[in-house]
Amino acid sequence: MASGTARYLRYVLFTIFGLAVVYFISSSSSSRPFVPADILNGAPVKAGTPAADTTSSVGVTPSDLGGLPPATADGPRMNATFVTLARNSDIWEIARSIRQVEDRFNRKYHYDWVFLNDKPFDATFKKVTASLISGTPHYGEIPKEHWSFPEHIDQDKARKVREDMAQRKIIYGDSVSYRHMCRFESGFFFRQELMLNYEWYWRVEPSIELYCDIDYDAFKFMADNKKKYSFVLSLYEYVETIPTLWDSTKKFMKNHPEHIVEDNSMGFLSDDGGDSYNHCHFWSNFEIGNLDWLRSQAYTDFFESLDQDGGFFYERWGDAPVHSIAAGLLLKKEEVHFFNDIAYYHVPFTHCPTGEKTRLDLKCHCNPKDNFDWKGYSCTSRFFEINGMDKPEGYENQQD
Ligand SMILES: Nc1nc2c(ncn2[C@@H]2O[C@H](COP(=O)(O)OP(=O)(O)O)[C@@H](O)[C@H]2O)c(=O)[nH]1
Ligand SMILES: *[C@@H]1O[C@H](CO)[C@@H](O)[C@H](O)[C@H]1NC(C)=O
Ligand SMILES: [Mg+2]
Repeated sequence: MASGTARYLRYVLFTIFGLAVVYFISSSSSSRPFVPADILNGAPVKAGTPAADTTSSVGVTPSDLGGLPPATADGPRMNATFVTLARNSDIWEIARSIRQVEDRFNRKYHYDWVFLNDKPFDATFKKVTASLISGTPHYGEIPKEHWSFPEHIDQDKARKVREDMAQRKIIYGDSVSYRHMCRFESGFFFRQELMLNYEWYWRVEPSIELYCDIDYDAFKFMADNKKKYSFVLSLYEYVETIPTLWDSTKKFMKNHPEHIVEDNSMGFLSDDGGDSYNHCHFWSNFEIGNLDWLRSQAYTDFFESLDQDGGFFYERWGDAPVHSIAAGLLLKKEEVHFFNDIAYYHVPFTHCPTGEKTRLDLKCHCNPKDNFDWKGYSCTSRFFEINGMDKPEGYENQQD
């Protein structure tokens, strides 16, 4: 009798265990994103249709998701993607960034990731990145006209500028590719074929660090709070790289008063009501922003006007001051957001959240002493002041 009960119990437990195993396997395989085996094995990805000549995708496209199913139990998936401009040689540096973005945020949300390059991505780049990303990766090659000198640029004049900047040891001053990169990030990344599929982007560069958990959907936060652009670090631009950027901006303001928003952030950019630029800018290697804004008539007119003036090549205008001036003048000030709770590093600056409770709640591993926000070379105090925001508790202890 006793041994009969034990056998019966063993049978029941065995069945429950078996069912649990089957359930576990089926549920974990359906939540894993689809990645074709040939990508993981390193076979080159071929473009599917003639229209997609310069781009290739792995797995499903956003539209295949059939009207954006929930990313989490508590909200709809946003029409959003990560975006990274990179060279094949950046693979291990970008792998490090992706790992951190996944661990701290995206493993819960599975957003797509668009990679852009002026050359074709190689098999190693694709298989390593695809293996790390929990959403769907896409790989695009940038059309020549978005990564070259426009017709109106005087090549001799541009070359002399580079030689002069090399002598003056201005960072990236002699680089042609860096200038193409800055112009591309200023005027073209959001117009790439793959990016047209999305409304929101989150820019990620190689070798960044994320030091805290991000426990909510930052894209949804942007939409729900009517934000269009965001930052974690701000600072003063190196004047030598943008001597006439503000003159060009003033010319644009004069030609297009209709694009200058009434309640803008001019106070962040200028200390004299717009006469001169104080060189404050949001650091654009981190950005979460709205692509439809960058594709708007206002932003397009701004970029076209700057591009005509030639400063991407006759000086060395960075995409950070360009995006920042646009956000400062074309958006209402409440449309720009500072993410105190996204802890971030890009050489050589750290944003570590002010406030011990925040750091502990979010499992942060950054040293609060490294926080750049309240130091003399940061413009973040100014952002708080023009928006009438109270600085987070504890900022006074981080000013030097
Ligand atoms: N495809 C491609 N990407 C580039 C090139 N130069 C820079 N990048 C990317 O552009 C971004 C900014 O470049 P980075 O070297 O990090 O500049 P820094 O952060 O200003 O020092 C990074 O995502 C780089 O991977 C280039 O020539 N080709
Ligand atoms: C996502 O946004 C893009 C750009 O605004 C739009 O064209 C596309 O229809 C949107 N997709 C979905 C599924 O809402
Ligand atoms: Mg960088």
